[in-house]
Amino acid sequence: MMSITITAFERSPDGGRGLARDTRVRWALEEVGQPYKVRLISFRAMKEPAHLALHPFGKIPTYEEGDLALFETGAIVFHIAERHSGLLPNDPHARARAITWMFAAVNTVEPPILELANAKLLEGDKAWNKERLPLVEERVRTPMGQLSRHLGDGDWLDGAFSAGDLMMVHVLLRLRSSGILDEYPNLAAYVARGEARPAYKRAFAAQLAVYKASH
Ligand SMILES: N[C@@H](CCC(=O)N[C@@H](CS)C(=O)NCC(=O)O)C(=O)O
Repeated sequence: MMSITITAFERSPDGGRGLARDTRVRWALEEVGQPYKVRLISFRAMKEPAHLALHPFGKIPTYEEGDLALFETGAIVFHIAERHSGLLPNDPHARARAITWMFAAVNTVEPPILELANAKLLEGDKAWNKERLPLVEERVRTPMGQLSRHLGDGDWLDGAFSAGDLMMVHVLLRLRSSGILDEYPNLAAYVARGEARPAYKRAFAAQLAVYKASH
């Protein structure tokens, strides 16, 4: 197995909460027991040609393994899950459903959560923000209510823990500070179950060490 290098923020703006997207890649690598190296990168360097050659949109994380370079956490986690056991079931239908949940996390659940984060973080000072915020929050609550009903009293989205849960839990973590996650006790418990996994704890500790060293 070739050595794996990912990129992460040199100075994460998330306060050490593990919200930056490298955390989900670290978590996947920890779940399958793959060691990895981290190259820390500044906001300026992220937009420069060397990084753009790895990530056309100038973001983190990237993933390098031999002469393979990937970006987009969904694709990176899928790549890891396909090559190592532990993140996708063997049964073909269960596997396809787990992959479906990975897409649901990044394609259905994450966009309104990001929109809410941006509305608060970047547009808080705009005159129209007060009026718009409730609309943005409703767009988060609709899929949250639907996800909550689907999960019911299950531990994970479809039987055993999978890469679909890994992506979903990490996407939901960004909602915690808004208070909206706690409106859905089974989803709050689901996220806590994810955070309690030893692999998540190792990933969280690793990103926190970077944060602490830089602040
Ligand atoms: N859809 C991408 C999103 C990547 C992304 O937005 N990364 C953020 C950090 S969590 C970033 O690099 N932001 C800095 C910037 O856009 O300048 C993925 O899942 O990999």
